[in-house]
Amino acid sequence: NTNTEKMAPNISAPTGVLLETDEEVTTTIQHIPEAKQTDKYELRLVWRNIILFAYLHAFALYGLYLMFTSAKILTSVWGFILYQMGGLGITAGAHRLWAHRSYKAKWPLRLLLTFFNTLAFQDAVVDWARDHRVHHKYSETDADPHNATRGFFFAHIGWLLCRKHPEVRQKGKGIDLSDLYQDPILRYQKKFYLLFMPVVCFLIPTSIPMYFWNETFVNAFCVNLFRYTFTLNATWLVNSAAHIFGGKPYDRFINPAENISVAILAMGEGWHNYHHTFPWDYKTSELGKYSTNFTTAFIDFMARIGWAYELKTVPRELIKKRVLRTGDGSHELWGWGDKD
Ligand code: ST9
Ligand code: ZN
Ligand code: ZN
Repeated sequence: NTNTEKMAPNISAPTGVLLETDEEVTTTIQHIPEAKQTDKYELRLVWRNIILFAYLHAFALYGLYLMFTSAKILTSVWGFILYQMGGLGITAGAHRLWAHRSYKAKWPLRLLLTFFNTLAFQDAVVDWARDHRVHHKYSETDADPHNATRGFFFAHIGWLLCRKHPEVRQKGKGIDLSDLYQDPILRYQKKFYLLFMPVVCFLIPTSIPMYFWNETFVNAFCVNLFRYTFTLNATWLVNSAAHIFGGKPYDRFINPAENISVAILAMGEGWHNYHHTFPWDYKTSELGKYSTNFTTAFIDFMARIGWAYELKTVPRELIKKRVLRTGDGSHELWGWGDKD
């Protein structure tokens, strides 16, 4: 429970204490005064990433320009389909299925989602889920890989341009990932990532327009880079914008907020105040309306054909209690908007 952790008394404990096993100690260490932590932390830029991301964004912008000038319509449509497929690999796959275990999936769906996930190239699922579990457990502290209290830029892309804060590694050691390593599909994805990723994320997406509708290499390649970069930014917006801008109907004591623009771009992942309050809900939102939550529509469809099962949600009564106890008063369902 984030609130209790945040409000825990600031008992000073020696930094050398063994952290991994003892929940209580971990919580206490987390509240060592800010200055003491930053003292030992020296920001180390990773120039390889800075240069690669700069080139990637330049090529992506050129791809966007080509979409409006020389690329065929079909190539742009294909780019959109790839964005949806790769997006599902992150939202329905890495996030809701694997990081949070909010539903279960039979192997054909796990295989499909692993393929989609590799198309999105956000690193292996097991590593993505490790960072994400740390993010939820130590949200907005130095142990949070994309700690949004360090500003929009850091939470968005800055965290991928420098070495991680030592606290991320330290606290991350206590995160259990055995459930993910039990799945051979995920083990293989990680083992052969450097082989699968270039083929699935770049080679196949570029070859299909060239082969089937005679697109030029430059158009096919750059439009795909735009698609990839767009999906990355949509994902990063959840860490930046949705941790800064929006209402807090479920818990006003945390930073994650309800952000409809991010929800649309990120296929249902912008309802972030709800998600951080009830992270086990497969809808990552209270209502999961399909119009702003395509991922929920996808999981519901998979449940209909029997590939997804044991979908977890939160009982209405529990949500209501929480809204009344910690919400900011903006929740409409119980006439809260009219209060005062
Ligand atoms: C990308 C990821 O973009 C984006 C993730 C966003 C997450 C969003 C979540 C929001 C909610 C969901 C919404 C979805 C919406 C989707 C919408 C779609 C339309 N615990 O990492 P290293 C240890 S990726 C424990 O190298 P450095 C560990 O021992 C883009 N331990 O740290 C590790 O070794 P190993 C493409 C940890 O050296 C070792 O440290 N990819 C943890 O500080 C080294 O790990 C890239 O561009 C932990 N959490 O480097 C690559 N973390 O792994 C970018 C680390 O062997 N990354 N350890 O076990 C990098 O280059 C580096 O990670 C770095 C940090 C330079 C950033
Ligand atoms: Zn978050
Ligand atoms: Zn999450």
